[in-house]
Amino acid sequence: MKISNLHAREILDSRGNPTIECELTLENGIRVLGSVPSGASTGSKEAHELRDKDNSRYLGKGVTKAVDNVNNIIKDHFINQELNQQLIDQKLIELDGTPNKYHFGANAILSVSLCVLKALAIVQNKEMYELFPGRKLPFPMFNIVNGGAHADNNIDIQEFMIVPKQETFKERLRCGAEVFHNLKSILKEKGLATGVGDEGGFAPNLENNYEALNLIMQAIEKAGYKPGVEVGIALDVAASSFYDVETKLYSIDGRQITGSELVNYYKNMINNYPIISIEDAFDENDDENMIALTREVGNKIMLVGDDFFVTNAEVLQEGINKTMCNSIIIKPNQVGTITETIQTVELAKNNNYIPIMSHRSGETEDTSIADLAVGLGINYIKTGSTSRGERINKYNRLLRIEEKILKGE
Ligand code: 2PG
Ligand code: MG
Repeated sequence: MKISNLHAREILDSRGNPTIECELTLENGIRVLGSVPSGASTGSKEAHELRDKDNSRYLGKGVTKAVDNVNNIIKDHFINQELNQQLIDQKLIELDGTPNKYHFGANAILSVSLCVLKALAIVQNKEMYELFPGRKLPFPMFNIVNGGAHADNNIDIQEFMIVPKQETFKERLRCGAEVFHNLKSILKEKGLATGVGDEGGFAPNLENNYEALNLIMQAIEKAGYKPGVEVGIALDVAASSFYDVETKLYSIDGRQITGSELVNYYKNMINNYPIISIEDAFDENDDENMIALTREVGNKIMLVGDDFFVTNAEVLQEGINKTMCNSIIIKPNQVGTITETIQTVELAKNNNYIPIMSHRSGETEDTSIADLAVGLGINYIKTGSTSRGERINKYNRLLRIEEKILKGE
């Protein structure tokens, strides 16, 4: 089956900022859409997100240059091209010709790469996840308290997540929603704000990070679940956001502390709360302390690299060589093509690093990451809280996939 047209356009993401959507038409007239999310706390080594920087539109955040790159350049190279993920991704990388997809923009490139994946599923009359061998549903990490760059409150840690451990995805989703609602009623009782942040978690002002953990523990219990046994806690610290490169100090809970003091801060938290995972525990260039934490607690919990590894196989390989972290966040738009995303997942698995599929804080209605998590056999997915449509659509997609798999369809 051949591609007969590619057409990109500027749409809005969940924060009301422009992002790119591509529409691919096949020779039989079938069309698919692929849209690209966008981060707020981005790693410096991420593939380049091309924005117009024209302050007269969308506060400089327009993506018309990326759109034009698809419509005026990329398109011409792919009309009448046979659908083939690896070949098309390879050609996109070559045509771009820069190491970090600076020329076309990783957003332009991924919009095309994602359309190819969707078209392949349709042509083979398969669900997208069925293009790959995995059939297990991931454990969701529900981000129920938002701080850092994702909310206008005073919490330093960016994401406080709960990880239900029930047998089926359906039960895990129910548990997540019940804890979310109980947390809301606890916040209300205490006169704390119940508005939500970018990823659908609550974003109240709190005393410190411990207060967030205590409220979450109460919510888990109030919902009738046993913390640690039935529900674990995961954190995305996104520590680059409160690190001072000059002084080499971290500002956390109103104090300025060194990297080794932060190691102890985490050890204390892990000893007192059922924490199963910590992401970006240090600034993305603070290898020394990340390696130290891995040495100390890497056999107990997941230590996840997001800004550290940016879904890039080469960067991950360097981390593996240094025995830094033991898990990796997988975000297709950090690297720019589906093929490279899959390569990074494979590299992680071959080295016993646990991959975690992830949304971005600026999302679209696209649910491909749900299918990719199942198909690529990824055991965890974080795609926000149990509120906001652009988060829920991924969880609802997983419900449908589970039903299909359980029915043996
Ligand atoms: C993260 C992500 C997603 P952003 O840091 O893991 O939760 O945030 O998309 O803003 O980088
Ligand atoms: Mg992160």
